[in-house]
Amino acid sequence: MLAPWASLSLADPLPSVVETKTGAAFPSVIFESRRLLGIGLRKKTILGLKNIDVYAFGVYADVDEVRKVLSEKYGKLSVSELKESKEFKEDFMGGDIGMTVRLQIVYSKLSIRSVRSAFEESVGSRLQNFGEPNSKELLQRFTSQFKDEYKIPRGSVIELSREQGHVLRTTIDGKEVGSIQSKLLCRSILDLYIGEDPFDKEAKEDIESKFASLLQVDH
Ligand code: DAO
Ligand code: DAO
Repeated sequence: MLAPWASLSLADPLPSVVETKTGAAFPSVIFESRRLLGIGLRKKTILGLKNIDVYAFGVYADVDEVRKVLSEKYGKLSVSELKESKEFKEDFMGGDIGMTVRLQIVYSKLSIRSVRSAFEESVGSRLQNFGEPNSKELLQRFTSQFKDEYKIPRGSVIELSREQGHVLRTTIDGKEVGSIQSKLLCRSILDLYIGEDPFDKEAKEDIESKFASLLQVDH
């Protein structure tokens, strides 16, 4: 039984959004100005038959930067016009706009080795599609940040943030593990969630709509 006052703790100043299948909660704002655009689930089929939930994710964008960078060009368009615009999509994915993908690990048996190989597969294929000539080297630089002794049990929080100047900064449970400056690497990571072939299609739709709605300030 909850004490009567316990419900007060639910009146959090920053409410969270909960991914229903996994129970993972995502704060609606992080780093003061990054706002949650949408949440989803990353699954993986192992050994060709078992489908596991690997992590829940939330995608965030810095509202002030979105408006600063994109308002002038797109501020007059409606959400549905924006969602049809390839150029808008390009500017959203590739622009110098602060964004964060927050991952909450669900699968309890995740090893650093399997993270590395999944990353090489998912992000590696994007880097190649985008024509990065040194994709092998870039992947290596990224994955070498993750030491074999790191542990990522269920409940761990990994944040992949695009900071000013296309710097990809990674943290695990709030601790910084490294930063790499690469526009294509940042874009490839976003592509996993909001690109042509995303992990979670519904999440992608939500994220795009919410992003477009951030520009609807005057009408
Ligand atoms: O134990 O062999 C196994 C299955 C592991 C699945 C790994 C999927 C990894 C996805 C990347 C996680 C990134 C945090
Ligand atoms: O889901 O395929 C995927 C890749 C997601 C990005 C994984 C980033 C991995 C950072 C993990 C650090 C673990 C120590």
